[in-house]
This record gives sequence, structure tokens and C-alpha cells, in this order.
Amino acid sequence: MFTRPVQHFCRKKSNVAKIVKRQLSISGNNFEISEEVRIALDNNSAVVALESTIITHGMPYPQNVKCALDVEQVVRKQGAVPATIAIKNGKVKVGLTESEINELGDTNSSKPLKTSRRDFAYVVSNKKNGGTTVSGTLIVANLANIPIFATGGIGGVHREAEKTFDVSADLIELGKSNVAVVSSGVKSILDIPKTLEYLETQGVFVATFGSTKDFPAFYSTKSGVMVPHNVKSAIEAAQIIKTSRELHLQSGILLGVPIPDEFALDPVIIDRVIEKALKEARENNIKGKDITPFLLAKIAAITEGKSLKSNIALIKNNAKVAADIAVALSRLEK
Ligand code: PSU
Ligand code: MN
Repeated sequence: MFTRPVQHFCRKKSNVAKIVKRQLSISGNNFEISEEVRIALDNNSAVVALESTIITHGMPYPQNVKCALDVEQVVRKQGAVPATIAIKNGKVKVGLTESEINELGDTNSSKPLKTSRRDFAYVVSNKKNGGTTVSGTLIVANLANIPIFATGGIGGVHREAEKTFDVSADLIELGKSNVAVVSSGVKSILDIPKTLEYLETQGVFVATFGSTKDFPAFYSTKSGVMVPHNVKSAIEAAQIIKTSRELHLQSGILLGVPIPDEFALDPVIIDRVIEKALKEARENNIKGKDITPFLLAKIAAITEGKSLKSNIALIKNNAKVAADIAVALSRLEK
């Protein structure tokens, strides 16, 4: 069992005070970091954090396990170390083995809980399994001093949030985590303009990665909503991340990478599908933490698996981009 104190996660002496303070949120004994990830961090090598709600609540078994393992392979191929973050039997893990990913993904037996900041103490103290959301993963990546994190799409401001108050904790955590998240934007189950407004309020640096400032809409390459910045290369992204850290901003970065063209779905068709899924959610009175998993499953069912295929393709692409950035950053920081 890994029992090193949290201070050992930090790679620079100047970070010690900060890490000690953060020990208050997750204590050392509840943490387990894999040998591979620890060595990579100690050497300032490239590491990419990966979330696990995608595995536990975002996709069906066994595609979820295959996707998680493939994504790790993509990260390795680019020369970085994957650090999938999840909770296993009450231990917050940074870096999972293949069999741990298999066990967690078999959700009928692992019975994982979707874990955001508010759920950590419950999941850990009851020794349960947890899939960490983007917000949950950000907390752990920040503690472990992993600067880059790849996912599919982040949570956001839900449509009709003015009535439901449903704003994902991902946005708040992004505002206070020193981590860059690589995602394909947010899907149009959410209110994209409101989500971008909220990120601005939280002080998150938002940029597209590629050739336009049109923020990606997950299944489709563009949302029609422009963001203020555009980053064109991994090295440029790495330089911005390094600068953000040097400035001690302590706030996050969101890079929107469009889905590869060949997997993009027609925005008009997917919007109709989303409307249908939202209607079913309303009819079934689905809300809170259940709404995102419900919509994802419905959209996959209505599109007969097409959306799932796109989802997997974009996650792999985001992992590749994140790994390239992590490699560039580790060269800059060594
Ligand atoms: N968006 C996706 N797929 C996902 C999620 C979001 O396209 O699997 C997951 C992420 O883990 C994200 C979480 O952090 O859903 C957001 O949940 P909520 O909307 O309840 O905050
Ligand atoms: Mn919510």
C-alpha cells in the first residue's frame, strides 16, 4: 500500500506550503499513487490525468473498459504516462492497473458512485468504489500536481438552468484548479453560451485547439459560439500552462479540441436526438447527478450506438493532444 505523505506528490520545493494546506481536503492515508505515476512525477516526466465517471457512468460495459484501456495506450504511444483517477474500496487512486480498470468498469458488481467534491468523504469513509467526475478528478490531479487532464466533454450549465439551478460542479472546480483540461467542448445537451459565460466568471482560460475560435460541441466540430482565444500547437499550449503556473494563478485552463471530422455527427440531426432525450428525461423526472448519464445513454440508444462511437473517437483524440502537450510541458519544465 502506498502511504507516502502527500508532500511527496509535489515536484518543486516551492509547492510544499500549498500542498500541505491542501492535505486538509484529502489526507495522505486515503491516497494511493501507482509506482509508474509516482516515478514519472518525481522525474518531471509527462503525465496525463484521466477521469473515471466516463468509465462508470458515461458508457456501457464492456465498451467502457475497452475505451479506458485504449485511451491509456494512446497516451503511452505519445510518450506520456496515463494516470486514471478513481476510488477503489475507499482508496483514492492515481493510476489504475488493467485489472482495476476491468473491475471498476464492470459496474454491476463494482457498483461505483459518481463522485464529485461533495461525495468524496462518503465514498472514502464507506470504502466504496467511485468514478470521479471532471470536478472530482481535478481535485485529485491538483493534489498530485498533474498539470494536464484529458476527457471527452465537461459538464456545464444545463439548459433551463434558470429554473433548475443545475450547473455542473466541473465549472467551479475548473475555476480553482491549477490544471489544464483537454475536452471536445461541451455537448448541446447543455447551454453552451451560458457555460462559457460561467467559465469566464470563474476565471478559466478557455481556448479552442486547432484552426478556428468556434468552440466545439462534442459530437460536432463547431457550436457557432466563439471563444476569445485559439491555440494552434501543443508547444503553444504548454507555454501557456507553464506561464499560468509561474503566475500562480491557481485557476484552470480549458482547451476545446474538435472531434475528428470523420467521426463528427450532423449537428441538426444530433440536436433533434438531444431534444428527444431531454423530453424523455423531463417525462421521467430525471434530475441532479442522474441527468448526464441518462442523456448519454438515451442518445446512444436513439443513434443506435453511433454517438458512442463518436464519443470514443473524440476521447482518444483528446488523449493524444493532451499527451503531446504533457510531453512539451515536461521538456519546458525539466
Ligand atoms: N460529459 C460527457 N460524458 C461524460 C460526462 C460529461 O460527454 O461522461 C461526465 C463527466 O465525468 C463530467 C460529468 O464531469 O459527467 C458531469 O456530470 P454533472 O453534469 O452531473 O456535473
Ligand atoms: Mn448537475
